[in-house]
Order: sequence, then C-alpha cells, then structure tokens
Amino acid sequence: MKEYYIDCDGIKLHAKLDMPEGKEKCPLCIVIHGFTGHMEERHIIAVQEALNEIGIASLRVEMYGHGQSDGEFRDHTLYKWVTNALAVVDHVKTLDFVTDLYITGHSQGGLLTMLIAGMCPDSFKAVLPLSPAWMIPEAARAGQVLGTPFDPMHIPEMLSFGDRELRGNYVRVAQTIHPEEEIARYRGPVLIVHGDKDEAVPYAYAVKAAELYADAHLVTIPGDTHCYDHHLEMVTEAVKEYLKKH
Ligand code: FER
Repeated sequence: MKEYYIDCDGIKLHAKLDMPEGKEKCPLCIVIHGFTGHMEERHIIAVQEALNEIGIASLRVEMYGHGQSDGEFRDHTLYKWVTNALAVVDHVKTLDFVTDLYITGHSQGGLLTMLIAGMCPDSFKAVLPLSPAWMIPEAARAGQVLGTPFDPMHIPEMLSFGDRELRGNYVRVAQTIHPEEEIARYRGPVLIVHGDKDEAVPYAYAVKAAELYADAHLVTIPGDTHCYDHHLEMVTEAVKEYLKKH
C-alpha cells in the first residue's frame, strides 16, 4: 500500500493506493466514501480488497472535510467534492501503470460517481455507484436534507444533525445539482448495488437510476442496509463479477 496526498488547488486529499499482486500494468478503480465517511470503513476496505483480488488497483481517496484530507466537515459541499474528484481523475491519468479506469463510490460518493461519469464520460470503462444518494439534490430542493426540515427558499446559515454541524452552503449547492442530466450524459456501463432495506437512501432510487441509465445493471442486496451490515460479501461478489466482464 502506498499512502500519499493529491493536490487539489492547495487542498490536500488523502489517498491510499493498493496494488494487486504480480502486476506491472493493470486497471485502476477510484474508490470514494460517503457523507461523514472515510477510507477505512468496513465496506470501503471490502471493495478495495475485492478490486485487488481480480487484478485491479484501488485508489481510495478522502474528499474535502472527510478522513485525513484537508477542510472542515461543516464546510464541505458537492461542488468541492466534484472539484476534488476531477483532480483525482487528472492525477490517475498521469500514472504510467494504469491501463483502464473505473470509479466507484458509496452513497454521497455514489452520487459523486454519477456526476463525474456524466462530466468525464470518455474516461471510464465502467462506473459503479454503490447505494448512490442521488436523492440529495431533490431533498435539498424540498427542504428535507438530514432529516431536519428547513425552508428551502430561506436556507439557514448552519444545519445541525446529531452532534455535527454543516453550513447552509451545503444545501445551497445541492439544490443546483440535477443528477438526471448527468445520468443522461453517460452512455457507458453502470453497476448499481443497493440493499432493499436501506434506511438512509430509499431503494427505489436505485431502481429509477437503473431505468434512466442507457446501460445499467442493478444488483439488489436482499434485506440489507445502507452500509451492508448483513451481506457485504454479496456486494463484493457483484463488483467482482461485473468488472470481470467489463
Ligand atoms: C441525507 C441522507 C443521506 C443526506 C445525506 C445522505 C446530506 C448520505 C449518506 C451517505 O453518504 O452515507 O439526508 O443529507
């Protein structure tokens, strides 16, 4: 494993590169965590290990305000994450050993994966949004993000949930994002994985995204939660099976 930082306009993004055994050149998959998440979560590590098992390098990267990357959590927005992810895509294109590129992300990282796929449709052989939280923009427009209702036309300076705070700017940004347009912009292969008992992101959004994409395959994890508490091995099997064929 190689640990380093990727620069994004002066913001340091914490990254870990895990290589498969015995490969000089190989594909690489960017792996991104979710909202409040980081690269050492059980389901993120499981994806990294699954990629390495099938000969694909994994580059886990923590986005603005998360893990050991720069920035405060309360200041993060989806625009910052998009800018971060574009810097990561530029970075991986400079790596000599990389043959093909993939990107995967969980939840808000899955939404990010969908946005980046639409913005860089020629860069990826396939994209893998895992339980993508692509209802966030719609919820932000409806004044419902984070379970605490607010007036979507008069966004507060600060939002609170549990013991954490998030600037209203998070919502201002989210309100302007239209994932359907980025879904339409990407015509390549998409694997969506989603538990049908997800308590954070309704499973119906996975079904809808699979319908909207030109070339999507949906794997439903029966009875499972947002972070795959019951059948994580079904998630990693789905990822491995899909990537062996794509
Ligand atoms: C929300 C529900 C889910 C929300 C974010 C999520 C910001 C994303 C969760 C994740 O990335 O794990 O209301 O608001």
